[in-house]
Amino acid sequence: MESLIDNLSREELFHSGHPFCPGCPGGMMLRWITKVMGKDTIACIGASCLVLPTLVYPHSLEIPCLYIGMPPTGAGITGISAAIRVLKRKNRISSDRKINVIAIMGDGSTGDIGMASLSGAAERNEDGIYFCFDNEAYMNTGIQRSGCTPYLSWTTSTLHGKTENKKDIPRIMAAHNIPYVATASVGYPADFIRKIEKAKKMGPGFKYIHVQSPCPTGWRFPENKTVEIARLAVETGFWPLYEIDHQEFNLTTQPARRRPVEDYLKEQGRFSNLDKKDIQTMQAWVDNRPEIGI
Ligand SMILES: Cc1ncc(C[n+]2csc(CCOP(=O)(O)OP(=O)(O)O)c2C)c(N)n1
Ligand code: SF4
Repeated sequence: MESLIDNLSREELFHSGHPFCPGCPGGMMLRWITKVMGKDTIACIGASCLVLPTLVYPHSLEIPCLYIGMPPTGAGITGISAAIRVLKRKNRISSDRKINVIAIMGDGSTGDIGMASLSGAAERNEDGIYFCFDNEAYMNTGIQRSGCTPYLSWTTSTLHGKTENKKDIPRIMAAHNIPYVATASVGYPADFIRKIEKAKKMGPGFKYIHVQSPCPTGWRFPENKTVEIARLAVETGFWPLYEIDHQEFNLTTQPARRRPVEDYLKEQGRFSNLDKKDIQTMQAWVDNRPEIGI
């Protein structure tokens, strides 16, 4: 797997000097996505923490990018891929030129506000790769809870902890029977890069990659711990890494021994109000995840 990283393009299409918070996983994610996808890629990015670094001049992203609202990102993939088809039919671009279409959106857009257009694009099996940047809240507007915020997590709109479970978007996407669904983590670059490459090489159709993205600002942990927190999520089974390739499920990274979920929770200020019973409840939730298998 490591050779995947060694063989990664040296060309940088996402540059330094961007205004992400210190320790934000967004920069890592955008570097890896653009290195694998390459220059012949059109992105669709909408209202989220990703906007300033990618779209507001002088931005750091060196591929064409359509700024889009939170609700219609799925429609963005539909529109761009349709435009490419029409231009090929009219011989305005060569029919054998492969132009990749991607969307990258936050979890609030993906799982709540943009779910209808995402579901529609997936159901029609439009041609593109959709990445969800899941920092588990509406971060850009001040850390409000989203459907993807975990149970008991503090946010500025759940001061005593969220009372509902995290919405399971990858499983919702898998229910659309699209060619490829995967979970990924910024703590496991080789696994993540392999999944981007696999989705890129697949034939036409809708592919979905959900990236757990620990946010130092909203999750309340020191900015030098982003990768450590991301790895703990996987090592405790809180965020299992898997793929569903044409309906075939496969755990892609399996720790030899699963650590207690407390190891993950205690590192984050957003869970600082949890007592022993809460931690047991969280442990039971992890133990019962059907994807765990360990
Ligand atoms: C329809 C709509 N509702 C609300 C907003 C205001 N808004 C802009 S960014 C944002 C937060 C987006 O959250 P998320 O998609 O999770 O991305 P993050 O900011 O966490 O990266 C919101 C609510 C908007 N742009 N459009
Ligand atoms: S709030 Fe979180 S996700 Fe948003 S830019 Fe800052 S660290 Fe990144």
